[in-house]
Amino acid sequence: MAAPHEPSLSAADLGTLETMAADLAREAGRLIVDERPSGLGVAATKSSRTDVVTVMDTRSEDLLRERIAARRPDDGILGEEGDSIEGSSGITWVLDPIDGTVNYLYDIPQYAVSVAACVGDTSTPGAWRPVAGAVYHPVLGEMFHARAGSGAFLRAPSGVHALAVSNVTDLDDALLGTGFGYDADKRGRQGELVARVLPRVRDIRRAGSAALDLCAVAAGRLDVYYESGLNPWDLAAGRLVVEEAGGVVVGPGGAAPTDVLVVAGPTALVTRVQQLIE
Ligand code: LIP
Repeated sequence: MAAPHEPSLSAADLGTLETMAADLAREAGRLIVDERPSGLGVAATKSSRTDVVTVMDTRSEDLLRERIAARRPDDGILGEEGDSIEGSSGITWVLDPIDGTVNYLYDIPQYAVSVAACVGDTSTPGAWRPVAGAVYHPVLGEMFHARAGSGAFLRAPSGVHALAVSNVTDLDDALLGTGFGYDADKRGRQGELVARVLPRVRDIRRAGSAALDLCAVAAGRLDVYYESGLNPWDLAAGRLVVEEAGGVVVGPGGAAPTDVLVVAGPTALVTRVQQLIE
């Protein structure tokens, strides 16, 4: 995919993209809750037998793609479950129709729809960035959203809350989130790393959705988070929510986050976690 031109986006343009991301995430979120079939099963597997797809992952992504094609036909799309579409507008929508699919399959209420409008080349690690996005937790009715330069917010049944990352600086006090991949050998290596990290932090949480883990960092529900093996759709919107909540989201050597590594949180803690795991 040729590097799309970078569009000049006004504050109003960014606001429109943010509102659209939230609208789409909410509509798909309602669909996956209201129409979850009883006895939901595995429709297909991808990179391994545990990397599953359900019929609702596909239905959610189809809905998102339909809405984007109708409202912004010149935009590109990079979605977890379908083919990439190259656009001419310079905006690419990065979609995770159900982040936390294994939780969704087991009916564990910790999954989300993640929708982000991005600029740059989303097919090249480190060559793109989100400018507006939303992560919707449909069971809790929590909408995490942000646009570049305007802060991050949680719209919840309890009201609207401005988000700010934790001010914890000491690793010993840090509640850390992480996750594991779908490849058994990789999980073995990730397990060895967790064994090294665990004695150095307050405790570890494995909640099963990178998008919600990143939003938990933005809300101070986690102090710091790291994971390797993530795809652009797992982190696109959540990354912006953390950055707009005053945190940083980095990859190997402190460069842009990629599938090799993502570390997110307040700068001081991120640096200490990087030193520990790299
Ligand atoms: C999941 C991520 C999670 C990771 C899982 C999986 P999915 O995404 O959100 O952080 O640990 O292995 O990649 O597959 O549910 O979209």
